[in-house]
Amino acid sequence: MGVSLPRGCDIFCTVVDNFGDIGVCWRLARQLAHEHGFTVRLWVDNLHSFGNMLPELDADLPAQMCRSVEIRLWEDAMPLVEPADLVIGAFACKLPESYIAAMAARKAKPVWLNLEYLSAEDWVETHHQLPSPHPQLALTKYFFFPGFTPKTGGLLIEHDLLARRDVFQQDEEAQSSYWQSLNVPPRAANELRVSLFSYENEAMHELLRTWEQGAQPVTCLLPEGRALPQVVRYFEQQFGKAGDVWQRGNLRVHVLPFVEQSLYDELLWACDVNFVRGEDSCVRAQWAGKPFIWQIYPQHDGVHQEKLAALQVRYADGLPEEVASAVRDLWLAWNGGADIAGAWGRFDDQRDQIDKHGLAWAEQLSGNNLALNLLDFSHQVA
Ligand code: TRH
Repeated sequence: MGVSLPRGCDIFCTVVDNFGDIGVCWRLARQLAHEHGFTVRLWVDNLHSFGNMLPELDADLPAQMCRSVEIRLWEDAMPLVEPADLVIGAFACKLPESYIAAMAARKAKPVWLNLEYLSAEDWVETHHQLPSPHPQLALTKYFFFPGFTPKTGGLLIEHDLLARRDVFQQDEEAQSSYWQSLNVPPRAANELRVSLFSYENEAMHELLRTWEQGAQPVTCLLPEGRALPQVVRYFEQQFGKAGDVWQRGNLRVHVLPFVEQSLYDELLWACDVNFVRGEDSCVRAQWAGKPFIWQIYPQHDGVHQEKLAALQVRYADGLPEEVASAVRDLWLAWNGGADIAGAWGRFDDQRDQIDKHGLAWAEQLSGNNLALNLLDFSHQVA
């Protein structure tokens, strides 16, 4: 007997910090709506950081349609609505009791998933898809873990992403117009282009000095945000804003506006090396196929170091030792370790190999599509 496809989806997102939570939810919402024909309602408890990646969003409107997704402000007093067939709570956010009661009251119970944070650690495989029955109601929530192996939920990837990346990376004219649109001059011979999306970082000053004093010209593209004040201080400025350009020695920094989410990929595709952070930009850098350096979101208990090591080990698996250790050393130095100058030099020496590896790594991961896995699993448990 065929199971009918669920066609409505409610995604709930609480914005903890930064852009990652809403970044992931917005990406998933669009993919379910655009690629799988779902009617998606995205419930968000704070529309302000969302507005940075979706310029047409009106943060004062409690309900609006944007790009075929209904965006709803999730307030304490949530209106009574009919729950969707597929309900996704992102990152362990707590659904309203009234909504849970309405789910339980439905004749055909919704599929209820908790979308978890991304980790490359081994334990993810054994926790992925675990059920959590509701203590009182006839409802079961399932944990859905993104990840890097076939036994996990995979990664968010749009169906045509790698094809679009390849077209862009092979099209010099498209890249030139991209740089022009940002008011960044065309590439000079022998120049290295680096995007730098990071939190505050103790190694920032030394990294900038390494580039300034290095033999190769470095153009650093810096999206506005948390790293900007440190770079402003490095260049002995009073403040910085999108459009500012500072140059010293062999380093030139262009401050970029925070662009809408779908345009951030082009920056990653166009640069030679990408510094990324958190969760979603780290995944996008992997799809870009270019060498990348990950600054993990720091947690007070230090558990993030294990998470960092887990991805580094998986990513570098199979690489010759000198290449793997170049990646490891730079990731560690950028996450609280020492000697970023030396680590950068060793990484740069291995860049050709890391570059080739990046494309193969993206290819290898791309078959494990989170949205497809999530829908398959929803059918199984419906
Ligand atoms: O903003 P983040 O630091 O988010 C973090 C992490 O997700 C972390 O895991 C989570 O626990 C914490 O928030 C609360 O980094 P992340 O995940 O890379 O999210 C950034 C988003 O911003 C991503 O979707 C890409 C997007 N982006 C743009 O849309 N435009 C831009 O110009 C840039 C630089 C990023």
